[in-house]
Amino acid sequence: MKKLLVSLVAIGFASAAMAQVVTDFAAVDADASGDVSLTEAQAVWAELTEEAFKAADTNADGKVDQAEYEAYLAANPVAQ
Ligand SMILES: [Ca+2]
Ligand SMILES: [Ca+2]
Repeated sequence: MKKLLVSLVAIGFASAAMAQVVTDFAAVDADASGDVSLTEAQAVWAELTEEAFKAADTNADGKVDQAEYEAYLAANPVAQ
């Protein structure tokens, strides 16, 4: 069930990214802090849910760093 939820969330995340054509980490990290907060992510993907953000935040520190971001995109190639 959790896997299905993550997949559905990933599809939403990827299609939002395609619509915006913003997948570059530096472009999403608006304040250049080296990680993407939920606020920054939602500034790019307005419909991004907290659940989708947490799915990408694999170490659960509340931020998505570049490695987590790239891993998320790699796992969801439709976003490329
Ligand atoms: Ca940031
Ligand atoms: Ca993280």
